[in-house]
Amino acid sequence: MPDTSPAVVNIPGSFLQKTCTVVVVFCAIHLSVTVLYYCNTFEIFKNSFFVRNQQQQKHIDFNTVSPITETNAPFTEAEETKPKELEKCPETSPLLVGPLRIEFSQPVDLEESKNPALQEGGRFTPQNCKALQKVAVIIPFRNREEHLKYWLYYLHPILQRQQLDYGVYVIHQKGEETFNRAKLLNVGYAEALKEYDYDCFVFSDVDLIPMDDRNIYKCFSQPRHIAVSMDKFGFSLPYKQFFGGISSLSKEQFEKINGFPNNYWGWGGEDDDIYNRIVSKGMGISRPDGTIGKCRMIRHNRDKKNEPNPQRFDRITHTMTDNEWRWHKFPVLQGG
Ligand SMILES: [Mn+2]
Repeated sequence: MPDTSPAVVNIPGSFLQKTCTVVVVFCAIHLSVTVLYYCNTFEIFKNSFFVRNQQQQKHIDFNTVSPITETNAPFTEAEETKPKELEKCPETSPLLVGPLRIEFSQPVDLEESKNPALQEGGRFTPQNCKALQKVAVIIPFRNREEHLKYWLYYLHPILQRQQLDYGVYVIHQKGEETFNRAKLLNVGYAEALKEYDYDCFVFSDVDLIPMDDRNIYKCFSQPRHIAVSMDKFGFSLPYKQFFGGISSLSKEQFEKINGFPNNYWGWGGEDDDIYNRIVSKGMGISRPDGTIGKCRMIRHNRDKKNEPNPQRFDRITHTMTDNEWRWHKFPVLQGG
């Protein structure tokens, strides 16, 4: 009779037991490897947490003096071997954004747009790097409060993105006499130097705002003309020798030309005189390109007591023979 019962492999008990043991042992090995691996991962995590914490500790130590305890003592010790000097800021600031929207249709509220990085007296110093230049920005001023608000509103963030160690000096001409822009700039130069060891001076009209933050308010190897394409002149230079609006001179360049003329009362001519001084001392003019150099001027009526100076054309021709300029080393605060 054929066997119709299902085929049952008759395995001897001892073989089944052996197989089970092997499986259990294999599982045990697997489990222990998993546990080991897990522990190891945890160790790595603990390590990385430690490193992070250490960095944090360093950061805290750098800014605040915390008491040395057993836990942070080794880090403090390591900190002491590192130089405390900040690294120099990069040649090109990574914070620049390029073209800017500049508008004067809405009044600006300086209370609302507070600038927390700004220090007392219009001063700013980058926190994460050592600025390449110490710049005094000098603004000749009278009766232009509304313009000054726009200037401060737009310029502070720009100058901070440019990573400059800067201070802003608004030089106000008291009284109702005819305005004297260049003399105010000379005063600004002298006053700024009393406050800080500036090595660069930017001279800016209060109503001019750059339209691109790549137009850096710093000094170059040659005196710099910054306001090169103003909307007022259809975004182009009105003439090749134009040096008006915004310019910068290093301390050496300013001293080389013996400062600016003190005898230009009323509107016009003083910028051409400055240009002549620069050229006569063998220097040239440095400029940004026309796109980066775009600027907006706030539209305004001509100021009272700043009428075009009728003597300006005659004055300019005398730049070279101006005794005051030739013989006094620093006529900055005298004459005119
Ligand atoms: Mn103007």
